[in-house]
Amino acid sequence: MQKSELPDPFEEIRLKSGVGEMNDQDDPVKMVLRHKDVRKTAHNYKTFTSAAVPGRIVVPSEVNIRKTRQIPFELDPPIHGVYRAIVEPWFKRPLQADYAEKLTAQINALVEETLEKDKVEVIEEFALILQSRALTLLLNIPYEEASTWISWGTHVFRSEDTALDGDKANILYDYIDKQIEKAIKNPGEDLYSMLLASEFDGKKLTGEEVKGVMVLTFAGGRDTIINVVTNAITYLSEHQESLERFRKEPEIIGKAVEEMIRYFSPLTQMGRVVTEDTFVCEHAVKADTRVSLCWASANRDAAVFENPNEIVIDRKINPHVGFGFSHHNCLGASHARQIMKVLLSALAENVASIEVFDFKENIEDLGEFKRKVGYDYINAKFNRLTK
Ligand code: EMZ
Repeated sequence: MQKSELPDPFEEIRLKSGVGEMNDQDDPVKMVLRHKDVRKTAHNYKTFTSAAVPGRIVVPSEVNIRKTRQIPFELDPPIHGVYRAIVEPWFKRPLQADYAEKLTAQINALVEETLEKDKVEVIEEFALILQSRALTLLLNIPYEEASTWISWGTHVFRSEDTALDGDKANILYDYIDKQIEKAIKNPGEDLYSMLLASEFDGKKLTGEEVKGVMVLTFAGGRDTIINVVTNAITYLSEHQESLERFRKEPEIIGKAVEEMIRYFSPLTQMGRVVTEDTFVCEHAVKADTRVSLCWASANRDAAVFENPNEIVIDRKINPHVGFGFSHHNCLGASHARQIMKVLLSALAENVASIEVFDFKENIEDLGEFKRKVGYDYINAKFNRLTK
């Protein structure tokens, strides 16, 4: 098996019954595994709500470490749509030329720094730095702020030995509270200030609502970006020919990004809470229990994708659900796509090859399934392309 391979642990059960099961802190989850069912369930917000107790739709559940409702993520239509409309234009800024230019400068500089090193630990010294620096653009705040976030380490809710670390989560919440206070006193051109100036139902957003958007922005785009970046690096270490292709055919980079999101599925699943006794894929589920939409499984469904377990770098038809599906599709998707496009171009233009020395896989424990989602560490070297 290649280092960069992410096996699909769901195939057998997806074919057999379409529904998997996992326990999660005594609040079990029925995992919906087929592409068709995942999409159908995602649409049906009346029976499968996102507006449950804050943290409960996340797997693993965050109910014990979070009281703030993430917005618009933990809401249902029609209210969801009103909040989404407030934040959507801001989260489309990554499509603007000057944003892409700044991002390109950041990523080129990081690749250059990395080329100078004999060894780079790809998670802490590359992906985390890339994600944190890029986040300053998304928030439109000074670049220097990235160093604070880098000092928190890779996970905002997870520490070395605890999957859900309340103390660590509090660092983030306290930080966001302080930033909101600052923006109230001193409004600027940043995301906090934009949110504080926005109105819902003719009233300014409350501090708690602003916090809800900010916690989502920090938490939702951290592990996910880090996972996709590190998986991409490992993949390229074994597929030098893809770097070569990006150089010769830069027009395929957009497709390559979608394919990596499909194959790596950086967020394995997202939950919903059932509002009435019903069925998923012919399995009875009870009101007030949890189901999850397993994006990672749907993205390997052979009923939809030819050669689902292969990275087809220029895959033509790719209706993946790596960014979720329906009204809750990922708010940060434009930012994430732009990061990945810029990264693949920067690597193609400057890097001849990547050597991976050693690594440790990060395996998610999902009851009957164990899924590789990324790495705990990867020691590597980037070799310069001589032009
Ligand atoms: C939540 C979630 C959002 C959650 C799109 O996903 O991402 C997770 O990584 C966070 O822990 O709080 O933001």
